[in-house]
Amino acid sequence: MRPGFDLDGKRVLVVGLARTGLVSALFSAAYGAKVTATDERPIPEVAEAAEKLRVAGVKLELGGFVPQTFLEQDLIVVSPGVPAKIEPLENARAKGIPVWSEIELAWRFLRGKLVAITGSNGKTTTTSLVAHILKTSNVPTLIGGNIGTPLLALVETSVDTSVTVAEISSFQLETIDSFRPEIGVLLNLTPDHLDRHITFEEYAGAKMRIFENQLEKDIALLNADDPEVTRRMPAKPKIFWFSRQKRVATGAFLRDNQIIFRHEGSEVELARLADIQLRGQHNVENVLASCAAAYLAGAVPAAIAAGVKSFRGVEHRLEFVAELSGVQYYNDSKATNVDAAVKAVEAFPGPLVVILGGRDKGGPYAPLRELLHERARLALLIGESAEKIAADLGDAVPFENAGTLQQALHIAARHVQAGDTVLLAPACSSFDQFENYEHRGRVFKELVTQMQSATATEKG
Ligand code: UMA
Repeated sequence: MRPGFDLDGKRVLVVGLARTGLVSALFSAAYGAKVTATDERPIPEVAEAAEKLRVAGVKLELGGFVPQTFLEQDLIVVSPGVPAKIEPLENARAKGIPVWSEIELAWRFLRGKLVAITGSNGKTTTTSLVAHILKTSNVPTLIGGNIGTPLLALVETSVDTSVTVAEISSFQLETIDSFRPEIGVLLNLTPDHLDRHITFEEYAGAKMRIFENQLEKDIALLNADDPEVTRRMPAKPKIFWFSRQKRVATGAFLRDNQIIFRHEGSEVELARLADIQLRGQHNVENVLASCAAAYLAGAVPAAIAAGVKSFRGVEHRLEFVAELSGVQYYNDSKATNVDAAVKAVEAFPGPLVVILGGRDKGGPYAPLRELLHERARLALLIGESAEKIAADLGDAVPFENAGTLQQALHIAARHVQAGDTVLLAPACSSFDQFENYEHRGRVFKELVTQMQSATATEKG
């Protein structure tokens, strides 16, 4: 039984008023809390959310945080994008006021089983595939979390038999309290978000909190090929592994091009390598993790194979956009860190024109050097981080500072030859030039589509 939380009559402050904040404030108000919602953005920028909240009787403090308000609450629900250690939150904590992320509150109310998936890369693909397999297996399935829909928005539709598949970020895990998924999945650990977590240890520590409250009966599914994961094994839950490189005693691995799941000496075939429709070796890992997680959550083997076969990937993740005069365009706007960009480049033999850049997150770009040297004809740099990337790449690959996506595509068009691939794999966040990575990916696709129409008109 989950602990719940009695919101009735409680003073609740919701910090940050985008997707998470809006749902958190409306949810708390609907359960009888006296809600205040605050955001540093001014009224015009949050007008739509503000109107919905006013109607629900939520008090608004916009255009800045009022420190005193933080001290007069029974609970503070903080959005993932708000740094967890800002002074008003620290002061509230010092006074004993709980500061929770929205996933903490949601977990207390969600019914059924929770499969929570974290890691530096592959979260969105794995979350989507696990949900897809479970649906294929006729399990009542809900999907949400960092993937876009706050978990609180799923509470009303969850039932005792449902499985909620949640993508969970380090930002969300930083402020949990009792959050305890029945199945926790850690895909990998590579440097990301060091602009906020500062050190890799702190970042990895936040990720590991996914297992912090698990009991002996719960499951931790871990990547056996990632030394940063294996050296941080959680103590309490039952451990299952997935591995692309070795045969594990408990969990999922490859043998003779099949995905095998082994537990207590017995084996079952879950899918075949040939069923996988996604590019790249990193996606083999994501599929192994997905098959194991879905199986552990109740999917049947035949549905797992069918689910893997019919899954075409997610938007902004190695997404094929178009082929223009023999040149293929791929959108990997979700490659918001260096490791993700490395994996994207690895998925193509080349020759490549790679578009990189955006808001820097503190890590080095050097891991891209050798790969770009091998596979790329040209790197086109955009956004704030262009200079730092240029310095880190050195003479590994010819590059140009293009400034914007539009200009990058313009320059790419002059350099490409039939058989090339133009790949957007920024290795950076998008917030310097776009609302988010989805917006960046959509703009990229629109620009490619415009080029396609222009080419068609010229030919016509
Ligand atoms: N704000 C302040 N002060 C601050 C920081 C933010 O007032 O110091 C306000 C902003 O003005 C804004 C709000 O807080 O109004 C932003 O909240 P948010 O960034 O948490 O936005 P949401 O729309 O609620 O999105 C969040 C996740 N965003 C982040 O983690 C940055 C979304 O993940 C997630 O899909 C959504 O909740 C639903 O769960 C996005 C993301 O970029 C995709 N995640 C990172 C990643 O994947 O790398 C972790």
